[in-house]
Amino acid sequence: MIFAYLLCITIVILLLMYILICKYARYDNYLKSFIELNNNITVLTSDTEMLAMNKAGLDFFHFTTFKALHKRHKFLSKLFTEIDAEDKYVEGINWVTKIDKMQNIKVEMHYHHFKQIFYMQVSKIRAHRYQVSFYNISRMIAEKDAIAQVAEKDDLTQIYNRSKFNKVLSLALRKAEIYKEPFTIILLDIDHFKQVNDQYGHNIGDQVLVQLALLVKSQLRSQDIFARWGGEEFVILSKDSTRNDSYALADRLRESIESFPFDEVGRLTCSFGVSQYEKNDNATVLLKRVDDALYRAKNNGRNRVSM
Ligand code: GH3
Ligand code: MG
Ligand code: MG
Repeated sequence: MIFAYLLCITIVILLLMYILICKYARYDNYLKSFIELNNNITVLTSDTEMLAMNKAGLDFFHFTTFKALHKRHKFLSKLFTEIDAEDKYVEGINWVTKIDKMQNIKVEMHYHHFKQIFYMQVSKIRAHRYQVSFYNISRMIAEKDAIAQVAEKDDLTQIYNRSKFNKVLSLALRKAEIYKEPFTIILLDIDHFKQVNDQYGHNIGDQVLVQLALLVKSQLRSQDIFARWGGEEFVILSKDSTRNDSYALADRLRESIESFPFDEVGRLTCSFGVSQYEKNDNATVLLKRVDDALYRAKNNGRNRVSM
């Protein structure tokens, strides 16, 4: 009697479990069809493994079926890498359980050489079921970068403009103060440039500025920041260099300009001011010192470097 009773209870429990499993399986199927409605790459995942990926995702990763993708990649966290993150939240295979900390995380996904940037959004659907969507922001970022690049260039010479230089300078000042990283500033001004304009016209004058910018730039290191300070004045911020290094650099530039045959105009010279960052300098003080040095170079006869 007791045995029959226990058997009944076991059968009922098994039946209930079966119903529950069927229900969850049906619910999973429902969720799988639900993610297909999304045009963005969307994944259904448990705490650990991926359960489904929509067509947009399969297309991106070049798989025709989810089964084929799942065979190669079980865990979604292996398919992307976080960018710009201060703390790496997205680590380990059960990263989705930390979703409250991770809205709109910027991630990078690539398959073969096709790399794109996405905002990742995770929503918990029920216990152990999460929908993860990826919004492609690569184009937006590329456009933003292109606009930023245009905004920091000088229209004529295509080197950095004064506004970009000022930003670099304030960063260099902060680094010099905190990390004791030395840097120097070189200011150069074309000698008697007014005469070039008067004699050959403003367009030729512009052409000289472009050629001069190219000539100087070709002799700088990649870490040197070269900008048009305004008019026919240019400025160089030379990182990790002492004032003797920069004096030598300025003198090399001076010699190369002096011997360069500028189109139409022929020979030209420039005067240079050089100054190194000193403790407690701010931008105004440092620039004043380098401007004074340039002024001395002009007063002492031009075509020279003053420190
Ligand atoms: P010095 O520096 O040796 O004292 O003489 P300078 O003749 O170069 O003196 P100044 O700095 O007074 O004159 C600079 C001239 O540069 C004045 C202006 O006509 C010219 N200039 C400034 N910006 C541009 C530009 O964008 N294009 C052209 N073509 N000329 C410019
Ligand atoms: Mg000038
Ligand atoms: Mg000048």
